[in-house]
Amino acid sequence: MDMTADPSPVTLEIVGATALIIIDNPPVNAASHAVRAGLAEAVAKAEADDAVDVIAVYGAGRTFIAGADIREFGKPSKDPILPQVINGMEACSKPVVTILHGTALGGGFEVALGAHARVALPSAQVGLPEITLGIFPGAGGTQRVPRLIGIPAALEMILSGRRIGADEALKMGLIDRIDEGEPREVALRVAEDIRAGRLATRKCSDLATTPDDAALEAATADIKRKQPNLFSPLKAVEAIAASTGPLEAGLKLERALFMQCIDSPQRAGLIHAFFAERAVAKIPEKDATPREIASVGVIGGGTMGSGIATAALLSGLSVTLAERDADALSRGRGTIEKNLAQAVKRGKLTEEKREAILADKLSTTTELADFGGVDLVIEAVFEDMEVKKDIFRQLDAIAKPGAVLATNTSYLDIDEIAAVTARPADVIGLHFFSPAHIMRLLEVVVADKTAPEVVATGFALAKRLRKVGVRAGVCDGFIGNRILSHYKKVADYLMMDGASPEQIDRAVTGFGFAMGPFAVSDLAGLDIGWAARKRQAATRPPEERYIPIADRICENGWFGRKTGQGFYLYPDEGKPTPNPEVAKIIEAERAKAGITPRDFSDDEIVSRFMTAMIAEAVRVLEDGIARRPIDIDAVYLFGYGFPRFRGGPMHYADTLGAAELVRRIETYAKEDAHYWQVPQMLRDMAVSGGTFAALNEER
Ligand code: T1G
Repeated sequence: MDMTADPSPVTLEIVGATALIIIDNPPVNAASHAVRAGLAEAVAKAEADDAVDVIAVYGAGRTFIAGADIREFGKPSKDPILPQVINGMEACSKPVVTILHGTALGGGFEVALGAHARVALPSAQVGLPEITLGIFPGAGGTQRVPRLIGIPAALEMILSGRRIGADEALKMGLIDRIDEGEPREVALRVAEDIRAGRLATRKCSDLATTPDDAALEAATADIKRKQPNLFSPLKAVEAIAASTGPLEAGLKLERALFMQCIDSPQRAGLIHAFFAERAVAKIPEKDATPREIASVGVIGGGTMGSGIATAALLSGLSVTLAERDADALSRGRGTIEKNLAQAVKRGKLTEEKREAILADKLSTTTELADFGGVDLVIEAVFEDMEVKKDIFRQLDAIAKPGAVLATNTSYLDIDEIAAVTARPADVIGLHFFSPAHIMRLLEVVVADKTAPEVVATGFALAKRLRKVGVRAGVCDGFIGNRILSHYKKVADYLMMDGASPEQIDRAVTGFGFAMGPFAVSDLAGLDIGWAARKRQAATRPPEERYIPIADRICENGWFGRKTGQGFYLYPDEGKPTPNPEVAKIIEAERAKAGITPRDFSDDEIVSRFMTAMIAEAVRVLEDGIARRPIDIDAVYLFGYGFPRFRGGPMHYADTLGAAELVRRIETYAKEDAHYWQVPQMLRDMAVSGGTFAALNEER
């Protein structure tokens, strides 16, 4: 025994005639190489032990195996691979049972499928979420699940990747029993039941899948319609289809298709997105103690304020909503009631809970003095610095010592706001994204004097609200909007120089975005951008190329969806269509500027759009507004509809490489040297061969 080796995360313990195999690989018992090797060895030993007649496998800690170790992806696989371990378990001559608790997901549930029976604790969840990682179940799931529950249910489970509670899993036939108690005691009791014939066992390999071509065809058509960009779903369907044949051949095909998915850039992008959601919580202040937040005061009952209040209420917090007068207050309360009613409709809330929230958790006032006892105040009023300063002066006098004073401003200088109070350490930016009770991104904007525990409180609040908190520094637009305001200009330049708004939107959605820049502007309201451009006019550099097309549209009172027309027409029925009036405005402005329109390919549009986004993102890194590239990825994945399978703008930038990005910017700079500038960090990376992924490791 090599005493220098790490102890195996798998223990074999013989209790009477039962072999207990315990997996202990915190935090989630991921099926690392050591777990796979240990499990295979333990099963072989138990099978060879004449004193043993039943084998029971369970996990220590908070969960059974929660999946393959996704940190191993992209590296050479090491035997035994999971399919080998599972096939060995299934072939075992003695009954093997798995006891499931926590989240038995992916390869973890596939291990359970290799057992001859599955028993779950009542709170256990099972699932095959691989599709969300750009792959699909690659350790027998596509062959064993259809044998257990049929092709239609297997397609739904594997293509949705959803988690299934124990009750539903029992009804579906994914598990054989639900039992109470600690995994160890359940394992011993279940082994006795198997021994006594009170719990039947069977191998999935002994079952046959009923063919169902109609279900397979329907799933294929559905994927082609709804997820044309994704690579792995169709491969999953192909593997599932093979489950009607011999198991060995099906497993072979599954493995081949699975490896194609593992090698696809989409797997790298989706797994990067998975880790990005978790990496952002690793902040310098992560060891500071967050302040207790039980009650929240929200100032402003407009779209943002009522959305923020809704998010807080849905997370169980008590909320006092303040507005300047009774009418505004009743409008704000009405919006909250509507938001909660939608949550009920979406199945996120019961009607009883909604009524309880409105009765017990929400209060309203027109007096800021009522905020004297709240733990956190979130100001969400009109984006005007003087208005905000006035509110923070009042809060400084009213709020209790230790209350956190947050502003939801989307671009104003938080240092300047903090400076009007005697407690700048308690002031922070909490930039929510509309609709605030649905969008998951929360930019936690740290001002110069914000105290570490106040930053930690912002992140604790993000977690409480089930949002993705990303640490940002103070500048105009913080991370997301600063980058947006830069690359939105390139869309305007493309429109001015020859591409139509609808072509640009189509190219960008073809890249994978949920919506293109002009459709987004129409949705947000063209008047918002118009006001911002007027605000910035005084400080706009003379060398900046300015496109007045959106101004002309706004001068007609066309503000997008809310007025029924903007770049598009929004009929009461049917889909939006390009606004012919806009085409005339574009033509007139091109003529005025003496521009002869030229053709742009969709690839050229995407190349300029993405290169502009990445260039400004690099400057955000250079200025320290975002700490790491992965923070920018998280902002764009969770706040701007960036295609998840591409991992975020910085992960995508690595697929292009710094040298290619520098080449593109230098080419475009020949047309506009002011807009197209190569950030020094990018130039250095092009020389050194550095990557943004490497920067994530350093910080
Ligand atoms: N591999 C490696 N690390 C993992 C991991 C995994 N599968 N799952 C979680 N972690 C890390 C995570 O990064 C974090 O690390 C810590 O564990 C706690 O996670 C062959 C190939 C299980 C529901 O997709 O859904 O099996 O940040 O913060 O909120 O077909 O983690 O502390 O350093 O999320 O309590 C399929 C992914 C894999 C499940 C727990 N399985 N994990 O949630 O904790 S592919 C999954 C989750 C596969 C087979 C294929 C969740 C969780 P750190 P956490 P949590």
